[in-house]
Amino acid sequence: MARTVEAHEMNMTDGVMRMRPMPGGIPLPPGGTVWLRPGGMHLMLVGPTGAFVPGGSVPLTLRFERAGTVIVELEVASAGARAPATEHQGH
Ligand SMILES: [Cu+2]
Repeated sequence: MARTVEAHEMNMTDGVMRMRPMPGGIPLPPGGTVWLRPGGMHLMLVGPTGAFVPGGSVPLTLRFERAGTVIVELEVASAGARAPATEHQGH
């Protein structure tokens, strides 16, 4: 669905929000939680090659340094859609 996927982070620099690639990947603290979301660390699909239809899904392979690969299905939402609620965080 895309030419490549890049890990990015957002940082406030001199009062301006800037997006930077994370070429080394996203650090995962042992036993910790990392959120990927707009305005923070995120994965960016670069060079989309397919149609992204709201309600559809996009398969994505996550590659971990020590834990191998995990394939997830990303839900396609409209631009500007709110992130899914996190009320069940910690359950
Ligand atoms: Cu980005």
